[in-house]
Amino acid sequence: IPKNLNTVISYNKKNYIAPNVKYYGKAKGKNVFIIHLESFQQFLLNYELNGQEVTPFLNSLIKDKNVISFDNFFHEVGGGKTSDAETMLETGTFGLSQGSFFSSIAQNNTIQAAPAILAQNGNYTSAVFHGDSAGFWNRNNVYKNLGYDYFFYSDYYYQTPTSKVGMGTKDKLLFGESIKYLEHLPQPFYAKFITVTNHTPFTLDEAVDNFPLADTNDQVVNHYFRTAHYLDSSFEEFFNYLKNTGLLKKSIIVIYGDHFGISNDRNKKLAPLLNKSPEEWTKYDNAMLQRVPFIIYDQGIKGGVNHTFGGEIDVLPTLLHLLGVDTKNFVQLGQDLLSPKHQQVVAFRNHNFVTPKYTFYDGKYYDTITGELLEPDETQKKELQSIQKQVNDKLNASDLINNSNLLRYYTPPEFKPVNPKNYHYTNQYS
Ligand code: GP9
Ligand code: MN
Repeated sequence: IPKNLNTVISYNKKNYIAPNVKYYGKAKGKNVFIIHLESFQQFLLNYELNGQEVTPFLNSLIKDKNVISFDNFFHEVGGGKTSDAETMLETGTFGLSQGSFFSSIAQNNTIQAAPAILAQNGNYTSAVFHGDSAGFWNRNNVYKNLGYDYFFYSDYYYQTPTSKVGMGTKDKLLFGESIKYLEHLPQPFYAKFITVTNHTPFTLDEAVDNFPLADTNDQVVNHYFRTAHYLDSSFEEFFNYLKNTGLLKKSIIVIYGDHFGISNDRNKKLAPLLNKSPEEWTKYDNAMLQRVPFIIYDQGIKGGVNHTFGGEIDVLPTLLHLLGVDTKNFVQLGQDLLSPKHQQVVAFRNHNFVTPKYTFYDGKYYDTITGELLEPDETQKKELQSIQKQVNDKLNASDLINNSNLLRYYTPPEFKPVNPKNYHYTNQYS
């Protein structure tokens, strides 16, 4: 056994927390829908632009009695953006410190990912629905390695002069036209929808969605609200389909924002819309804006707002535990967000962090509650050092796994390695 693998295994043992018995297995055997909300930040929820709700559907959904919504959930992507969000969701490891895991080494690594785990522990069929071309982020190769049975990409959707905007098929068309494929999937299935219309520069015709543009001197900020509104109503249409067909009660739905839509260098332009003055805007405010939605819908669970501080790395163990899959022997670096033992240390890919007490962002320490700049005293320094060590250990374990392809030396008893050669995503068998 390589020494690095021992480091990883012992980190994993230490990091593992037992699931919450109140939730464990509550969604066992159900279909899983993953709704990947492109570039969607938490502040959009319940936000009104000139008195008009941007996301009326999601706003009502998070009040549903069967919905758990998290309000201290952060994205943790690095340079791989969408593909980093997918890496964390599917593998329980982070993206790389530089570039994209998907675009570089993922296709040659041994990976123990959600689609394969669920195929082998629940007989799930898996599929991704996405309106961009198959090769973006090297998905066509990496998905085979994750064990995805089907990948429906742009070629599977009608191409008309108006069917695409920005990077791919419009979200309403994506959801609508996916139904004919979805209805052929054997249940239970694990189905991921990666939306794309709410993507920078967020341009969308008024004829498609007439939500008003904001009125700042930054066009990207101005357009963000319309595409977010469009995404909200796209998902609403799909949700209604699930409700009307009865699929909803047989399914658990996991919804998350993949990362920011407004980058930190534009946040001062956004500030007035959040009732903040651009002059007083700080790095702390940038850190807080890395919150994204994390929402779970399941008719078998009792809903509410959960204030646990967590991030994308935590989604996989949370979901697997809801599905009644024991994660103890899997190497996954997150922690179940529904477990009271969750440590609430959010690790950003660049080793910055947020905890309920402290925020470390862009070289500065802040009090997470008040937002005040901290000059840590000796006791606080010790505490901050120990948090930093937790963050470093987590990211280090991830990098050891992915950069050295360590999982080829470790197979959990519940798992058989995936052979990517068994998967084909076009009728040409390419
Ligand atoms: C492209 C889409 C966007 O297919 O998923 O990726 P991003 O630019 O957000 O990383
Ligand atoms: Mn993205």
